Amino acid sequence: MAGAVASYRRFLSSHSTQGGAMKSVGMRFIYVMVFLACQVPHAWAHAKLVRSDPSARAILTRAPSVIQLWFNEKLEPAYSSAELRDGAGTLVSTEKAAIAPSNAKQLMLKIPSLAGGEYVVQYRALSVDGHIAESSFRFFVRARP
Ligand SMILES: [Cu+2]
Repeated sequence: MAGAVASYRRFLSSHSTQGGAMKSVGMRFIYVMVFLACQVPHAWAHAKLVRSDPSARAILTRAPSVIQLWFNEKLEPAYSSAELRDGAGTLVSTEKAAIAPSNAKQLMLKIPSLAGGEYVVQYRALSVDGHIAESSFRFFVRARP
């Protein structure tokens, strides 16, 4: 009888501590998630250009025929664009930038053949989760001798 009560108590206490531990882990998880949900959007708030070809400040001996931009997030085709201007700010690109068929994070801009000089790639990309990356970078094409 006393043994049965003791084991029942053990059962109860082991169960309640286990339940309590699980509950607090669960609550801690929720607190962490809420904390992250409040903190992280600021760190993640921007889609980012990961790399490009040509890369920023590249000095090229052969002019590219396409500008390629890789972002950290999948892009919204309708709201992602890029254009190429020369050093004086005149629009050089004649086509619209398009998402690469094989990569939703890649934007491609076909460009006409370039003379030597400085060029500026301007881009504005909207990721599918609503973040915007907007910036520009320069590259240079060496004039052919
Ligand atoms: Cu995002």
